[in-house]
Amino acid sequence: MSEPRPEAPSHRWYQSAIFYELYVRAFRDSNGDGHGDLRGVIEKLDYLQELGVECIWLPPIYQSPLFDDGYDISDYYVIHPDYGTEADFEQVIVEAHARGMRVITDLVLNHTSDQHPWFLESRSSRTSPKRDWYVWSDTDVRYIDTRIIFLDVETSNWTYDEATEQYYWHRFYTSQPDLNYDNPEVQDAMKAVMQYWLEKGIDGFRVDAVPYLYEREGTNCENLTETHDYSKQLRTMLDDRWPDAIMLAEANQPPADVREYFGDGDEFHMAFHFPLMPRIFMALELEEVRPILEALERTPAIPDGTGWCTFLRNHDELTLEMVTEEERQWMWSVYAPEPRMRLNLGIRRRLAPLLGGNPRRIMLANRILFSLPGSPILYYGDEIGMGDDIDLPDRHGVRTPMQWSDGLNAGFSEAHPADLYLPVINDDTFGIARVNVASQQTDSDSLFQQMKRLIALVKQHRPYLTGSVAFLNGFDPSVLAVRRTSEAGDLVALHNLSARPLAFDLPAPIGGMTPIDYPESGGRLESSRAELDPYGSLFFLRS
Ligand code: TEU
Repeated sequence: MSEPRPEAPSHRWYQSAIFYELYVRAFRDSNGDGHGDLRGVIEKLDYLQELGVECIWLPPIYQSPLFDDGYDISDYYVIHPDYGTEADFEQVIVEAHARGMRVITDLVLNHTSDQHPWFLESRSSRTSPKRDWYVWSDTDVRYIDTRIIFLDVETSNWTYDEATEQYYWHRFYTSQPDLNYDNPEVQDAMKAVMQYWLEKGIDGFRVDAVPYLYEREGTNCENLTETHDYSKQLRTMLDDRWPDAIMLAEANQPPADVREYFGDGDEFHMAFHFPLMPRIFMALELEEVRPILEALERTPAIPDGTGWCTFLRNHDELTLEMVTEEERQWMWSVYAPEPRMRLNLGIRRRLAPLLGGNPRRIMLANRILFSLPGSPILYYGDEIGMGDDIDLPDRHGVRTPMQWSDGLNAGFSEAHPADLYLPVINDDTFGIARVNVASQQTDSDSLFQQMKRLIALVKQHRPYLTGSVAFLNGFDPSVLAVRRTSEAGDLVALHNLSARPLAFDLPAPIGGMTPIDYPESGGRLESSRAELDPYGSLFFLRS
């Protein structure tokens, strides 16, 4: 008798969860010191539950000199005092779980802070037992084919260390020396870090900068086989002891390279869909669906049990690393007209300013994201249309205090305004008087309320959004017609990417479907004729 066919892997929680990137320093200051903290996160979990968030991602909250906002870790086992204590962190987990929300944290594998004791010991002498925990060289010409990521600041991936007269390797800031993953001690040390926090009850990790773990001569030192081999070791460790926990890869790479991080379903559970993200912005500016279709046509199939994490913006610059030079120059011209809006190969602006503060375009962008395959991840503050401050250095302008009210410090902190880690946004367009949670929670037409209703609608129709995707032809070039097909049936979304009202007869297959009641989406059906407002959408179902 043949073996019974194994059940198709059931739909896993992360394959359609609503994620939310919550920068702790920016979210809520509970003790009035001017920095957001973990007890402040607890204060605001009801807000996240109201929005419909199902999994919170916390960027690094560990001991750090904060030269890279915590992505330069000096102790993986200690919560940064600005954020609180380990007990506070454990309480965040308890309180989030009590509200049906999961929590993943940031795992910065690739490098540490140059103030980490491991590096201080490594650089202390060439014979230090920790020397080989980092990548040292007598010259700065090894791995010569490796690009520099932080182009605006660094001129080399090597920095000379006077004390021991050797160079050390760093793919990011010079204050972030890369760990040497050819050293089994390093491999084991980071596994121990993962186990420590998993035992605290976290639901997994967003794994930072994973393509860069290993270096090999004659390569670009990205996406190497050894990196995948080690990632699979981490996955095996999770599967053995924490089977419901996930690994989400930050692999800002071309589609075929990102695909490799899913392995055969035995590596990362999820990966950010970097190739799609800039093409949504291209399509919105061109008012043409082509860039989105091209991105998805280039998106390889991924194994059962894995999923994309789709996003519009995050705590970094809107990266243009994965578009052509010509596309990049055009994107900069339309979305970053002032050179200071640019950073490295990206744009350091938030979603609302990028879309002209137009709530209809912001909601369209989210409806498009939510109708495509993957689990959407919102960036804190984008749900209320927060602005940015390009006068602040690096990426700080998109990391300003969350705007809870129009009161002191936007309700973020009771500290003196001069003591805030960053100033609140207070310009005429996105300032706290016009953009804050409190006013939007009482205004049924606010962006917050529209996002909340969109998330509820997505959850209501989730069974239709877990299957395959196809794009329907025969529409205006500005109409993105997405068909999702699953065991539950078909869902069709029509999105008008243009500023023009559009009206057209529904083609037969859609004509027989049931329109979803979603009046604020900017579309309506008049007999069998579809009418889409500028930036409007229509949704249809067939069970
Ligand atoms: O970014 C890793 C990375 O590859 C960046 O180039 C990223 O692709 C770019 O900033 C656009 O998103 C991660 C973190 O997200 C970033 O905040 C850190 O500065 C960096 O690693 C170093 O830890």
